[in-house]
Amino acid sequence: MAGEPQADCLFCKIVSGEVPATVVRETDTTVAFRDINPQAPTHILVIPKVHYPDATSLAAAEPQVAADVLREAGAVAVDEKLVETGYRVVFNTGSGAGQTVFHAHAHVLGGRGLNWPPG
Ligand code: DGP
Repeated sequence: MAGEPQADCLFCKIVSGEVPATVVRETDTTVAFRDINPQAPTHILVIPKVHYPDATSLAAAEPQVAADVLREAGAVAVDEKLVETGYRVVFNTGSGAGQTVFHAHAHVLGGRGLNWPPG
């Protein structure tokens, strides 16, 4: 069923606690944890507890949870003191755009200058 945990999904295993992660925030619908391969001094992933392969399919099926992910990305930025200097919220979507884990997630990146356009 849509949104149900997938046995072969790494981020579903982080939601269930089967795979450990450095969790920085958790709500009824989301978990935020430090990226294992940080691309900036602050690099945190915000994921929905429900399983959808990417952010846009999450938003189409469960828009309130997609809004929760975005709100939590903003809360992470406040917690990590990124608001004044600026930060980036990224949803890689599709392997051609660099997505490697097919469970929706927002990258929250900050703590250094961020170039535009991204690579
Ligand atoms: P993406 O390439 O957009 O699908 O981002 C996936 C991110 O997930 C990538 O930046 C690395 C991170 N990642 C992969 N495996 C793990 C893990 O086991 N633990 C944590 N904390 N992050 C992971």
